[in-house]
Amino acid sequence: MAYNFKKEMEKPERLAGGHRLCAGCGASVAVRGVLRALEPEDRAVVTNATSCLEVSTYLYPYTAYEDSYIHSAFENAAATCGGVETAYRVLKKRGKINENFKFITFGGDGGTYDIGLQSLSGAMERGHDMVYVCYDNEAYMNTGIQRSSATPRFADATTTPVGTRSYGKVQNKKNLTEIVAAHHIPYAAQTTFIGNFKDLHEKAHKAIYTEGPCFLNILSPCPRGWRYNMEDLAEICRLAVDTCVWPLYEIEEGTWKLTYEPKKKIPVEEFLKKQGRFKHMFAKGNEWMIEEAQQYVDDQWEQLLATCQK
Ligand SMILES: Cc1ncc(C[n+]2csc(CCOP(=O)(O)OP(=O)(O)O)c2C)c(N)n1
Ligand code: SF4
Repeated sequence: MAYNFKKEMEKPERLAGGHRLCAGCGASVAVRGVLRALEPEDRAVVTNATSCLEVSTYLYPYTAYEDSYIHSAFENAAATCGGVETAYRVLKKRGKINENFKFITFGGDGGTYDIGLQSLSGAMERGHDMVYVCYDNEAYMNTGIQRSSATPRFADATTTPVGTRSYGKVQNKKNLTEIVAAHHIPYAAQTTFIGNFKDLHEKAHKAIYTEGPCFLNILSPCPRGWRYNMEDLAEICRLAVDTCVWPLYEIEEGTWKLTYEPKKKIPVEEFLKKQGRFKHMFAKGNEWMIEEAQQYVDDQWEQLLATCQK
């Protein structure tokens, strides 16, 4: 069915306001967007790794979720989801549950790219009917902005501080979407918040309603860790996709497809200069950092284009 922004926005929220995430946090936009893709008659079981999202939306005995929610440890959110999904399938078969439940895990990049990678991989490989959603804010924000394997090269994080002997993070960002796609699951995609949320909505809907294990990687900026003004969230996301720093694509049954192609690919510095974590890259003598960042984005983009055309 064609996407109708007004109709989607009229649906009752499944993540209530009043949670404690910072104003302008991408995590809440990601969660609300994904849960909005659920059909109103379906219920969900949300499992969540420890993170900003968890500590801010679920402080027992309070919850911001209209659906069932399980907080599990950092490293086993996907395994928890897979376990509950298996129990549901058995109970449904025995006629003990009649309603339809969908199974969704949310993890930050620390919980997904790093600590929970083994449980994510296991759940995808075993074939559970679930969606794993990474809200990627490119650092361990909840414990004070430490670098993760999703943090981009040159970013100033508390464990990769910029100073006289350091220019920020040394390594490039891990490409997790490609790693998960290598599990040959039915559906994997990258998205973020642009325009009227069509891209996020369609991918979330596909992921939830495709049978089998599915994966969504959602770039979810963090005004505190990235150091930009909170009202610039949408602009930061637009710059991430228009510079091709965060390409929007999906892999459906093994077929790679770009879901958005910038009319004009803009220079990566447009994305970098908006954020305090990259401020040092604009100091005199550091031009090489911007050149290398641009080279990296160009190489990755060319490779993605080639893969999508195969
Ligand atoms: C096994 C384990 N190690 C470390 C911690 C401490 N800890 C809590 S939240 C967090 C950071 C989470 O980062 P991420 O998954 O990226 O989510 P974010 O907070 O950025 O949203 C850490 C290290 C923990 N709770 N459990
Ligand atoms: S620190 Fe960042 S990720 Fe955490 S709640 Fe605040 S804006 Fe969101």
